Amino acid sequence: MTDIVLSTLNARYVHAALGLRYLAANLGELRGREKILEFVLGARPADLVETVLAERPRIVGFGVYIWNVEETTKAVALLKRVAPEVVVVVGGPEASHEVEEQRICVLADYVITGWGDLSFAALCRDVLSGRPPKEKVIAGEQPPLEAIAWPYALYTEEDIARRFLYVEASRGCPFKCEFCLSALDKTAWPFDLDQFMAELAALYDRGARHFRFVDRTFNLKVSASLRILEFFLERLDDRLFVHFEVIPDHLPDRLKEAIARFPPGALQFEVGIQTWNTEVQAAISRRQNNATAEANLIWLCQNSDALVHVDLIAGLPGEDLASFGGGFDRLYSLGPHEIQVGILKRLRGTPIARHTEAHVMRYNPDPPYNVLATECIGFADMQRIARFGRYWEMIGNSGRFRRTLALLLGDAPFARFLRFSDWLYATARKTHEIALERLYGFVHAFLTGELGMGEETVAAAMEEDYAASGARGRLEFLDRAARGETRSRTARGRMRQARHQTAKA
Ligand code: B12
Ligand code: SF4
Repeated sequence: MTDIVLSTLNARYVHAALGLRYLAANLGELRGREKILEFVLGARPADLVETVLAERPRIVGFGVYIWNVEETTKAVALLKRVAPEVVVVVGGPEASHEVEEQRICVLADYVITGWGDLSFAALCRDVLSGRPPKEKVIAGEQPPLEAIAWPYALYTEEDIARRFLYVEASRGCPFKCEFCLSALDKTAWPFDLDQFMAELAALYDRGARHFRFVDRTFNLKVSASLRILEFFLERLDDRLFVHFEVIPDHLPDRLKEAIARFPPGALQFEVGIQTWNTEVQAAISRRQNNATAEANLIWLCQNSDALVHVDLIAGLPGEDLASFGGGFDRLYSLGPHEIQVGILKRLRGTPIARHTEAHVMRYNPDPPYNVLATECIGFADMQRIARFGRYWEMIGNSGRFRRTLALLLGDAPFARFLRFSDWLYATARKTHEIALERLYGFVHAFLTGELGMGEETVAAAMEEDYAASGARGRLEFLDRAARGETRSRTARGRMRQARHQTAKA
């Protein structure tokens, strides 16, 4: 009998929802009367509701996040129309703040804000025993972590074989970066490390090899970080992959020594730099020692085989295009494997809202609430940076343009890539779904046409990159060169051809 359905829309299939597994694991005597039904963004709300109602549940709980709030709202609206007797409970970070302003919260029967581990179970007990609470909005209880049952046994064999397994050794963050929801946490709370290690071991023994730690700052308590790294070092194999979010200015030697022992492909670090601008850091209450962060990033890139992914945020209060560009160049020079150029979002509940008036921050009213313009960066420039970020994913982060990138960026990475990005958008008029071969064609056309680089230098770099990328298609500009046509073409002609290719897409 399924009395309770726990559901959410994940960003992609590979992301398993850890939050729902906590809620299920903590149902106490109701365990076994629940079912987790996960969907992927893009699912049709009516199909989702049909699948959920097929279980004939009395309670449906939805995990609501910034990426799924629009679709989940539609699903809840449909569900309440066709089955008004079913009690709908919403929770998760998106439903936890500015509750009164959200349609999904109006439509739902109950909203649990904050931690749901124990509060969802308590609400289910009350509802199923015929004593539903009167108040609609319930502040989730934040129990001591020892009181929370572990969720990891709820990862299925399919999850273990095919999905990222999210795990957490601690909750909360002691820092206060104003753009981040974790700024609302008072501190970080560690789970019992011995028990956590036992849970990890059980997952590993079941075949799990892809672990993603959701800890806001993995390297906060070095002794715990070390123990976790040692755990994985003792169990290294070809399939192991572990992802951690780290703060950049805290990498003591003991930690470095352990990190350096991991082979290529096993470790990934997500490092938040966000901005190097110290005035902006101060404005958003971000504490970061830039010099130490810089030295640590260089160390990671040069002395470890970890994949280093670094986040930057454009559109922070007080940061203009020149400052952001300078920050990008500074970061690029340190050699990280990936740079994520994100646009500031005004997440519900985050303190960044206090800058809205003073810095003339104009946010998208709809998710993901990205900033559209600030006093320092106008709308058109913000759009340019957003495209820059998207194209950078395809070219800078993909690893498919290693040699070509050096030609493209020269000695002014941000300025040159922004110019390329503007040109590419003007030529292709799209930022998504550009086939790899066509992208190579565009880059070739830009380098030879716009920058006037020599055909042979460009073709040699691109041919090598294309072969290394593992793709097995055909590059039109190489075919043309083989036919001896290329040199007779003018740059203008090549650009026309690139445009023509796009038009055919
Ligand atoms: C994994 C993750 C992702 C995954 C997606 C995961 C998925 N399932 O699809 C990826 C990497 C794709 C992702 C992307 C983004 N993410 Co993200 N992500 C996370 C992360 C690191 C872990 C989530 C998690 O499992 N936490 C652990 C569990 C236990 O916590 P929880 O999910 O919050 O669940 C608890 C409560 O919320 C509640 N709860 C949850 N579900 C339910 C359901 C009911 C019924 C109830 C009552 C309660 C309840 O109870 C749970 C237990 O206490 C969090 C940060 C964090 N550490 O939590 C950010 C976080 C969720 N992400 C965030 C953001 C902003 C983003 C991005 C917009 C970032 C960006 N690129 O700019 C993108 C958007 C993606 C998109 N496509 O648009 C914000 C969410 C803000 C919001 N309002 O939703 C967070 C909180 C980070 C932060 N500190 O600001 N993310
Ligand atoms: S950005 Fe990172 S360090 Fe800052 S509050 Fe959020 S989780 Fe903590």
